[in-house]
Amino acid sequence: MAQFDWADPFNLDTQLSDEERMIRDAAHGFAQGVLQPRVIADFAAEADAKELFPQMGAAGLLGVTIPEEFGGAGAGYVAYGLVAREIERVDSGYRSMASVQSSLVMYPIHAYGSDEQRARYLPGLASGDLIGCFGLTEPDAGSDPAGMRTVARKDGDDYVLSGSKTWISNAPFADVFVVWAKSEEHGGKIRGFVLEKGMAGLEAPKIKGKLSLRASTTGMIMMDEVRVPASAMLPGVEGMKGPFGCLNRARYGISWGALGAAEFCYAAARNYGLERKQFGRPLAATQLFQKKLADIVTEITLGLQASLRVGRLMEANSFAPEMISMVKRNNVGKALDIARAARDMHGGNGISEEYQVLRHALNLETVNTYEGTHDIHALILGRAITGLAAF
Ligand code: TGC
Ligand code: FAD
Repeated sequence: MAQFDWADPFNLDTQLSDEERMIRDAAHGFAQGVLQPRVIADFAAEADAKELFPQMGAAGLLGVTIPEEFGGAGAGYVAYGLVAREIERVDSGYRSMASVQSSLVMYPIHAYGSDEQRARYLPGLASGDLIGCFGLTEPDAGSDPAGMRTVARKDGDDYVLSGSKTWISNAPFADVFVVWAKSEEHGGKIRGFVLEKGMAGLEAPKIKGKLSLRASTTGMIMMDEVRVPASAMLPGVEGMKGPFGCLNRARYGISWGALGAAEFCYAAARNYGLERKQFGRPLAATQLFQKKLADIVTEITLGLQASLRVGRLMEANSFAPEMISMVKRNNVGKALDIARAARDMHGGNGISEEYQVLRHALNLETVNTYEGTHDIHALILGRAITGLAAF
């Protein structure tokens, strides 16, 4: 009979390959050695932590699923999920920086880009010398991105882009902008374009004053007649399936990442309950405290198994997007509940930055909203269950 491991009840570890464990351990070492010592200060200062990109690149954490010939790690989706989990164990904002770079910038350039675009951008994005962002959301088009107003007009051999994107992770310091626009030449169908910092008419102001995800920099993308050569368009995809194909990868990574944040909160609450005494005994010796820990670890354990299953199906290329909606929605929603419970279990100390559980809860409010809100993923599942779209 096996011994119950409070930190890994279903022995996830034994379901991973040697390579996956190695990548996981490297990500853990980086996250704990480089990210953990600075996160409280970065969050407090709403820091622009762009120097982390080359450090993440050197640690092999950018473009985990991108082939090695382009600078990626050439590993599978489970390895990618494990990296997201280790980074988000420290902070959802740092995971955001990495997952935008990998899933929303490197993936579309690799999957839909020309040979020239792949060669021009992927190695620099993998090393972190280039920073990328992904512009889909607009002030009037969030959950319904097909309602976007950004347009690309053909003018001679060029395209001219006009419009604005908002809530864009990494935008204020990005070098490479993957932007989605309605192309007049293609009958208003959505096309992807790769813009570069410094182009005339392109601005990316920072959004300040966030109370969530403060260690990640967020901004707008303002495009005022930005002229790009035809070679800036991603040739390999047309329509909303372009951005959604990227979102599948990022949402899947988030399903692992959010559980990393939840695991931090679980371990913190357990430790706190073992040390903190009230009424002459440790809090962890009370029935209510134990029930909360039992509920928390059950949700984490089931969620990890679900993400592992979806990752294996993605590696076999036999996944449906609704599977990803299920794990993104469930795991983030559970992680948010867990972080709030852990905050409560720390009593007054739970609101202090030192104990970190409230920072995770605040971050997870964003994670529950971006990449498709909790309710939008319910509606995606509802449509698949009934055949009726209720958006
Ligand atoms: P719909 O009619 O359902 O589909 C239009 C076309 O797209 C295809 N498609 C997909 N393809 C691949 N994967 C998916 N998941 C897909 N979902 C849809 C579909 O087959 C169709 O293709 P075709 O060839 O027939 O044209 O589209 P809709 O406009 O009705 O969509 C509705 C809905 C709710 C599903 C969609 O709009 C949605 O998912 N909304 C949520 C928006 C969202 O997730 N935004 C994310 C912005 S990026 C972000 O938040 C980054 S944060 C990153 C960080 O910091 O970590
Ligand atoms: P809305 O769509 O206005 O939704 C508001 C509320 O209404 C939600 O509760 C929603 O569930 C609900 N709702 C909407 N439609 C329906 C419906 N039909 N039925 C029932 N309820 C509905 N976007 C990018 O493109 N790139 C990025 O890098 C990026 N990074 C982000 C970083 C941060 C910190 C944040 C906060 C957001 C980021 N986003 C990014 C944007 C994010 O994807 C959107 O905020 C998200 O898709 C929701 O859109 P919205 O904010 O416009 O909310």
